[in-house]
Amino acid sequence: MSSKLYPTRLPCGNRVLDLTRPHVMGILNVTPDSFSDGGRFNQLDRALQRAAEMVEAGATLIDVGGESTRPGARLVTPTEELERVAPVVEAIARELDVVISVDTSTPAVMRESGRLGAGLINDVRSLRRDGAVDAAADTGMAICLMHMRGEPSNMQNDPRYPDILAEVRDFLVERMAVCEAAGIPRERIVLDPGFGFAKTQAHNLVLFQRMERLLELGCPLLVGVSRKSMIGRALGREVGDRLYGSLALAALAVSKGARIIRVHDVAETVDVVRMIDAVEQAKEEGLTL
Ligand code: 8Y7
Repeated sequence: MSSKLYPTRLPCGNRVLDLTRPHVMGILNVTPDSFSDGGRFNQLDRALQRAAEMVEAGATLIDVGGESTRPGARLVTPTEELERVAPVVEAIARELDVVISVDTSTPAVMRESGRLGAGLINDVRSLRRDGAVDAAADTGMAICLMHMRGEPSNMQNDPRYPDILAEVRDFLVERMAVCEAAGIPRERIVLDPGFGFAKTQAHNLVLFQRMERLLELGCPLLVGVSRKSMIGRALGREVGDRLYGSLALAALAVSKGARIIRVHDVAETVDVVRMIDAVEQAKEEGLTL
């Protein structure tokens, strides 16, 4: 990988993430209809228990989501989303040593989560909802900007781009400019190609292959491909049988320079990421052969 083009420390509220190392972000769905968890962790104690397991397994970020982005999922009201997310954020902040990410597009959820100790806003809509940019700027949290055209409900309606890398790059540059205009420093921004969002299988594969080009934008990369249908399509596997495919893509993403990998299977991914890091950090000093 090319030399670091972004600062090695990501400020996340009152915590800092050391970007000289790759990180694993564990997914914590607190929706009653989330597809992989089947809604089993929607009660507070279950959510906290699952978060603790993921931290124990080596996750350094937990991504708490209260609105399903699954195509066809019902839109939740801000109040409903806040009622799901806030108690979980509060409990994790109190009990666990981890950066809390909130998977939200809702300004009120951003503000309240920040107040309760969350450090990263993971918005698949890249702060395009009314009031989201100002809310994000006011919190001082880190922000993940992700490429998606349209809404989860219509994003897979025949997406076409002349050049998928240019499309994603131009989109992210525009969202970075909006953030900058609102006073959000570049040092607080993380970028995400948005695998599976408004993309065909060919788009996903080509974008994955070329993603290191996005490092030229000067921000660290986050990648989320865990159990996604791009793996299902390539391997012919159902969602419960996508672990090895997910690990292969996690390894490839890290070797292409991604610094945060968003996953369901934390323990397995942590071994993959640590092994790659051990090789990349190895120094010849002190070796007598
Ligand atoms: C991603 C994500 C989802 C992703 C970021 C799923 C919330 C779908 N995917 N956030 N969220 N990047 N930043 O399959 O790829 O997990 S939801």
